[in-house]
Amino acid sequence: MQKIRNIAVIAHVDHGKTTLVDGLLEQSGTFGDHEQHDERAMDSNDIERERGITILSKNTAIKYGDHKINIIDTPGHADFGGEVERVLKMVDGVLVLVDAYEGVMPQTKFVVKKMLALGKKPIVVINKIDKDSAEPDRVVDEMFDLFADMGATDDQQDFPIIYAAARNGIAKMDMEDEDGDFKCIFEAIINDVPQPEGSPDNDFQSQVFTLDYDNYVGKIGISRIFNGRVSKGDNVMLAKADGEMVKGRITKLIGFHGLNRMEIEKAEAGDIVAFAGMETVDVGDTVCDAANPVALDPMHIEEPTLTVVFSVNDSPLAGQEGTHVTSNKIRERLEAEMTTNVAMKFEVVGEGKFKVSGRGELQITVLAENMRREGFEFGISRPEVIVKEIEGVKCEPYEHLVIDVPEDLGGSVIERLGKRKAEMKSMMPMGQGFQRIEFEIPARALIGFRGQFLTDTKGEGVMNHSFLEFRPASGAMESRSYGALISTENGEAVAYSLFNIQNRGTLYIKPQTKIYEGMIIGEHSKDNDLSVNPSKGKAQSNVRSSGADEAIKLIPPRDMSLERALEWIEDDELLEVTPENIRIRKKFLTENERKRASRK
Ligand SMILES: Nc1nc2c(ncn2[C@@H]2O[C@H](COP(=O)(O)OP(=O)(O)OP(=O)(O)O)[C@@H](O)[C@H]2O)c(=O)[nH]1
Ligand SMILES: [Mg+2]
Repeated sequence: MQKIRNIAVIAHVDHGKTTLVDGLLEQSGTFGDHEQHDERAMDSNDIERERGITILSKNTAIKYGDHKINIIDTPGHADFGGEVERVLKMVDGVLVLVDAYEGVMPQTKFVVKKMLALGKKPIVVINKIDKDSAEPDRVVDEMFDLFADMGATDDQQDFPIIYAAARNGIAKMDMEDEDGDFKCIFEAIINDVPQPEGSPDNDFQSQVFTLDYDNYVGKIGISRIFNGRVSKGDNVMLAKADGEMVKGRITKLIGFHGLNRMEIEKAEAGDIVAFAGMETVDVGDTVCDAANPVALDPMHIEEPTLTVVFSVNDSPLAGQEGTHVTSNKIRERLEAEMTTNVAMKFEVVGEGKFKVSGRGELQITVLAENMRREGFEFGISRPEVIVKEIEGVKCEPYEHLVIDVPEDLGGSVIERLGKRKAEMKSMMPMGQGFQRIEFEIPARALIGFRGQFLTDTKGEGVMNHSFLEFRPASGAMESRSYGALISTENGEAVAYSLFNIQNRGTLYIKPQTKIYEGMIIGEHSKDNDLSVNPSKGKAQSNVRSSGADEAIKLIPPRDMSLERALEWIEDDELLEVTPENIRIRKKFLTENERKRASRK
């Protein structure tokens, strides 16, 4: 039997997982001598590269001596936490990374808890020891405390610790040691992670943990083989989560090595491979022996916590910038998304309206961003948390929130969060004049909080949160503290009028931006909405005097990214998303309609 180790790399966002995988690929000699590759090579899709974060977990394989090591890189952002849980079932050991300064963060807790509960063997990597602010000893203590709090077994608590600067390819077993290379990481993987259980001589059994799509071969299920052998062309049975059995045939068997995928003829227990040829394959399905199909335990798929409504764009500018604008097109696209993205769901909720649910705003934004790049135009409503009934009690999602703020600002942030029903759990000094404060807070209260928090901390604060649990609903919540500046006109914005409007609040648009009645062009500095005319030229001057124009000094508009705009809007507002623009608007465009609606 082949010698195999299966590991996942898990951590809080940005603690260096993908960078560490680069180093493992590099130092195992998996990259060919002349193979060109980018930094964070596993972050292969456009949005991952632009944002510098991992969105989808991805697997690779390396050779180390006579061992094959399958490595699954996972996303650290809380919105993609469901991926991590699924991946953990597929591996026998994990590398848990933790930043040598930031220490234990919300998503560190989340992934460690899941990993321990599944009985995996951890290797702790204290990463970024090259940072000036690094405090590896403190972070090691934090990890011991965390493992103890989360109920680690004695064996799990006795984890090896490796100190690393992944970006520099450096690792060592003791801070006092000379800097070494990743040899100690490879050795720990070989020595501390068990050989996969299961036998090639049993009947074939494998489970799909990720889906992929290829234009030529169709749907691909990436799976771990738990028992038996499989060959290209085999007839198999697909055991679905609901107990249904579906016959299938493996038309292609795909293996992994470094950044490459290749067709292979056969594979056996312990390995991670991909199957093509089964259009009905889903995450969690057991692909097994056709004559003796035995399903593996079903996979727990995280429930969505947040919903938005995608709708056909009905603004006065609809259809001018996108190529896919109809309800049918949007529906088809959402259907296609849901076939590979198990963490999201959608349902039709009205004429041209689709309720899309996911784990958080980033997950929803990534879908919207992909769609606009593909030429779609659509509206998105304000995110709402999913309320669910547990034993007759209405419950809503709660989050674990950690903020790092300059000490003198702690008080004001605590006060702000108090109004949002946050409960403070702990506070500790972090050095360099910062303090770390932890809270438990309804997820609802975090919608729209980030912008406020950045303003309150002059951009110096850092906030991180991840899903905690559903708890009894906490009642009414304070809403946005500022109103909107709403255009009364259709046309184009004019510098002269923007100049006059800008002291009423913060503008989101610049001169020549196309506007329409009911479009929101900025934030009012007071709590009520204000209707304004952004297209009014200077009274008498059809003839422009250049002297007068020069006198107009406009403050640069606030750049409203998709996330920021999504966080900002209220129930009676919408985002209009097109390939070229993100506009904010009132659902009802005329003042009369809005008045009528508010009276209802
Ligand atoms: N100083 C320092 N920076 C590092 C080190 N390792 C990674 N980084 C940087 O940390 C940032 C995040 O690295 P990634 O590898 O993308 O982190 P990640 O854990 O994969 O992030 P997600 O997948 O989004 O959760 C990048 O800017 C890296 O260059 C290190 O050892 N030292
Ligand atoms: Mg990553």
